[in-house]
Amino acid sequence: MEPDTIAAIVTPIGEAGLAALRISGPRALEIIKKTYSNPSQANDFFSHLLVHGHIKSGDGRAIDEVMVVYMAAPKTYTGEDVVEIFCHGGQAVARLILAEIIAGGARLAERGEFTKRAFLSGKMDLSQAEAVVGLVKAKTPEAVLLAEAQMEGNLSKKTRGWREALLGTLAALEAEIDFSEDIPPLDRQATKSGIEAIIGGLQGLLRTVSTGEIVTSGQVVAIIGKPNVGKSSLLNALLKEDKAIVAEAPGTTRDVVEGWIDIKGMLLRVVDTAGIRETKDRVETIGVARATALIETAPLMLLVLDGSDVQTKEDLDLLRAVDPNRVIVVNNKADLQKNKAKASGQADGVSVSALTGEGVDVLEETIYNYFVSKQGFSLDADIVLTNERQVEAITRSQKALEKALDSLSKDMDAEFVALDVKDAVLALGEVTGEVVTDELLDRVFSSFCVGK
Ligand SMILES: Nc1nc2c(ncn2[C@@H]2O[C@H](COP(=O)(O)OP(=O)(O)OP(=O)(O)O)[C@@H](O)[C@H]2O)c(=O)[nH]1
Ligand SMILES: [Mg+2]
Repeated sequence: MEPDTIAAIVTPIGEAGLAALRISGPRALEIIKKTYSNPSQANDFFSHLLVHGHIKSGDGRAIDEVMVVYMAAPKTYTGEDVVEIFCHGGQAVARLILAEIIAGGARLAERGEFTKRAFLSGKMDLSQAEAVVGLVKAKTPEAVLLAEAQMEGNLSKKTRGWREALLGTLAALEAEIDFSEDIPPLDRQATKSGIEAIIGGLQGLLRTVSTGEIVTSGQVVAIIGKPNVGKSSLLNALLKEDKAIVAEAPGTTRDVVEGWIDIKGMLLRVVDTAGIRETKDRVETIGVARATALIETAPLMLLVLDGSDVQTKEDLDLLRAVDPNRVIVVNNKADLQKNKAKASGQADGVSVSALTGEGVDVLEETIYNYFVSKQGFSLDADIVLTNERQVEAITRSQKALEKALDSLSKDMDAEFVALDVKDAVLALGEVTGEVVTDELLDRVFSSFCVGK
């Protein structure tokens, strides 16, 4: 049966210079010919050559002036015949063209269907397909580099190598099971060290998970403190943007205000909160409750003190309430501090002036170093895991291998060892999609968006 020819708008809907559409499938060329015209060129479509003409509606009226490229299978993204159309950007133009293409016999592509076809035609493996999403979603140059490395197959090469080594181990185990009398017994020590080496490699990969999370989804950094110490000013200084309202009156911030920053590839969601104090104001009470809740959950807090003033009971209460492992103390208003003797009893911390920007770079460095030391953030690895599904499969194969190792140490029968090694092989195969069920494919590609 001939596969459907599918089509979608592949750029976001909105006002822009250009929009693009893609058609993929055996009827792509036939469909574009129905709606495209260029009187000056009789036979426009040579593979991989950009042409210029018009898209016309069924009744012959011009919809838009476009550039079109026809790419003959198999040297295309999907491995099928592909046509891409570049029209003027805008809410309506691309939709009108899409309607003509659908009328010509294509059907609307499902989420991730172009990339799914690329996977099914062997253009890329599953981890590379997932890297496409990583690339599209990348918010920093570092996230782009990680996605590119995975698209080039860095992860695939590693997991395939381990999978093949384990298939060898499995063959040796099965030989022992089947012909135990005729062949020399399995070298258990060598088998063990082989498995140990692979576990080490898997553990190395798993150590990159928190870096991957920080690069792709980011980490929360909550700014907390009593009213008026300069929390909102600090948020603005970190964001380099006038985002939160700053005012002399204590109790200015009531809601949670947040913004993203990127420190050398470390993506951080900085959250400004209401100043923590006893209050009768109903709205402020809710704000204080939200701030207090963040004390429990935030991976990192910046506890802001007014460095130009002595510490109050509220400051001390907060210093006691926060987990010392998740806090950086910030002595703000350093510009005022200079003119005074160091306020008595001041806590150690980073001195900044949210007003002048002094010390903010040192604070950024301190935040960066915190995640390096506490969560092992590092962009040095050649592979950083950024995909939950891959992490799950790699964790599963590691656990299966630990069990196999345990059985080997206890001198259990080869059958037991083989079962666990087989599980590990299957789990590793899932990373690249060597073994996939339709259900797994649906799960992976439904997380893509339409047009990918
Ligand atoms: N001199 C000086 N003033 C500052 C500094 N940071 C903040 N301020 C001033 O302190 C006052 C309070 O600043 P905010 O940033 O609104 O303080 P906050 O902690 O968010 O206050 P609440 O939202 O009420 O809890 C404002 O008048 C700021 O201009 C600083 O580094 N130096
Ligand atoms: Mg505030």
